[in-house]
Formats: sequence, C-alpha cells, structure tokens
Amino acid sequence: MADQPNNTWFSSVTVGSPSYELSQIKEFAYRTFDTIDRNGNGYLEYTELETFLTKPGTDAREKSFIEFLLANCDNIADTVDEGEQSMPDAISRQDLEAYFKLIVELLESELQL
Ligand SMILES: [Ca+2]
Repeated sequence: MADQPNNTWFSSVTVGSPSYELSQIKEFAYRTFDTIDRNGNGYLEYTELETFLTKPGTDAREKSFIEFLLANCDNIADTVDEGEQSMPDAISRQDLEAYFKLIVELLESELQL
C-alpha cells in the first residue's frame, strides 16, 4: 500500500481541476513511457526521469509532469507489487494505472467532505 500522496503539489495547480491535471499527467506518462524508458526494461527509473527532464525540447508543461513523477516516484513505484520482476523505486505501467486511480479516488473523496 502506498503512503499518502504528497498533497502540497495540488495547491500549486492553477490550470483546471486537480483530477483533470492528474489525468493529463497519467496520459502523458503513458504516451511517453517508451521514450522515457531508455533501457527498455518496462520501468521508469529515477535517472531516466531526470534525463528526460533535462532533455532539450521538453516543454514547461512536460517538465511539470515529470517533476510530479519524480517527487512521487517512490509512492508510485510501491503501488503495485510486480512480483519477481519488480524493480524497487522504478515505475511500471501497472504502477501508473493503479496509482492514478488511487489518488483520483482519494482526491474525489476529499472534495466531497
Ligand atoms: Ca527503464
């Protein structure tokens, strides 16, 4: 089970609703997964995310998405136990799917309070 997501990020969101922003990050991560995963092992490692962050041509919005993934890398990576294939502290597609589902649910339950 993942730790509580870091909520400080949400307060800095100025465009769109938080759950909309999260869906954008998820879509971005899926779309660029193979590009970020330079060694092609099916996991986004911290160093691969950092490399993408500093790559020329990465625009400000993409950088904010990558910064979110870096800031929450450990939590996202811990969301799903991939079994024997699991790489600690690296993000798989399964992690992304489960993590974003989880935090959107958390967020929506908070907004209903
Ligand atoms: Ca990788």
